[in-house]
Amino acid sequence: MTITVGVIGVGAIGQDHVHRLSHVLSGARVGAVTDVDLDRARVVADGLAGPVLHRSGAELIADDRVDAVVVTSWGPTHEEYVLACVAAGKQVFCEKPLATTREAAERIVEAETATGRRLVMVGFMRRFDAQYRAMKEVVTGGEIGLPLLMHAAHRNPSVPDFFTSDMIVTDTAVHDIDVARWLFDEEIAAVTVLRPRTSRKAKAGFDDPLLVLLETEGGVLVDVEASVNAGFGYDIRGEVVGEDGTVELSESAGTVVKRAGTHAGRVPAHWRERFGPAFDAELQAWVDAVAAGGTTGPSAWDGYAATVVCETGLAALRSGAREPVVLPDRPDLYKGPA
Ligand code: NAD
Ligand code: NAI
Ligand code: ISE
Repeated sequence: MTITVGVIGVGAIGQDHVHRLSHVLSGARVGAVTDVDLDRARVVADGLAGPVLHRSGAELIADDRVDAVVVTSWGPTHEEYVLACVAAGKQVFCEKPLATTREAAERIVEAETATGRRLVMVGFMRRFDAQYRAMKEVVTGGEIGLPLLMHAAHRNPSVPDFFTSDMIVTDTAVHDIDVARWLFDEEIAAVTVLRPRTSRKAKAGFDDPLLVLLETEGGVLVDVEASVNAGFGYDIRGEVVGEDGTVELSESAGTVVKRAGTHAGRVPAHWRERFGPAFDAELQAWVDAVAAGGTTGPSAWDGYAATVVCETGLAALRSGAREPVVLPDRPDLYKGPA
């Protein structure tokens, strides 16, 4: 069975997802596209075998020829499209963040739970990355004993001008927040955000890097160095410290060159390079699940919890204090293994 997917928002990652759905993955075709920038959507549509060009996201979601929807527009627009998909009973893959405020994410969780079935998957692709999956197997398999700590770093080479210090938490560290919840299978209970001396490469008024400290309910402490002007490459690091050993992500370049007394390897240039195979795996898993009549992977609850932790992180950035995370009980729809 081939599912027909409609894509809303065909910027950087939207075009990547259109390409992988059309040329890399199996079981799906892109049958409709739209973007608030219609000219951009037209260019994307012209490069494909006859998808419908819609004038709005609402129109695309209402199109009976569209079986399921991928939302890759800007974060603040996600809520509207995800809610419309849930109301239409259509499966939706939404890039992170699920929504940009606690209230918006809550509305999505409420709408989905009211239908009694999962319709939403959130694009936390690290859960599909081979290295993170191997790390989770070691942690949950008990090989290093009880996990105590995690050290993480999320370094972007640079960011566009519209990027703000707040986005280091909400757009960048949001991935590390999801990883911590998923790896340890616990909610985050508190957040502290510390500011070291600012990089000379950060624009005026910008705090970069940030050190985000997450405490899980069970007492695992996760320190995340998040920086967006690292310059040298896209560098993602993680090490879990357990009672009996440690597990860490290895360098992601395929080879190490040793010559003339040196030891060298490549640092990925972009998230596209570091996580390409993870993006392929997450969308293939979604396509397969949709074809089988359901969904998989990170849920609306995962997106909601991440947004709440991010909001708490922003409060911590402003106050300089440790801020507790307040979450309601997890609805039954979202209970069970991650
Ligand atoms: P982008 O700016 O390149 O693309 C966004 C596109 O959405 C643009 O083409 C814009 O015109 C369109 N758009 C904006 N508002 C819209 C609306 N109301 N209706 C329809 N289209 C609209 O951004 P991007 O880098 O592709 O990021 C898009 C999303 O993907 C963001 O949510 C971002 O957080 C996420 N993202 C995730 C990852 C990841 O690693 N998982 C990486 C990059 C981006
Ligand atoms: P982008 O700016 O390149 O693309 C966004 C597109 O959405 C643009 O073409 C824009 O015109 C369009 N758009 C904006 N508002 C819209 C609306 N209301 N209706 C329809 N289209 C609209 O942004 P980018 O980098 O592609 O990011 C898009 C989303 O993907 C973001 O949520 C971002 O967080 C996420 N993302 C996730 C990544 C990941 O690692 N999982 C990596 C990069 C982005
Ligand atoms: C981007 O939107 C992503 O999601 C990337 O994974 C992240 O590394 C980057 O900081 C974000 O801007």
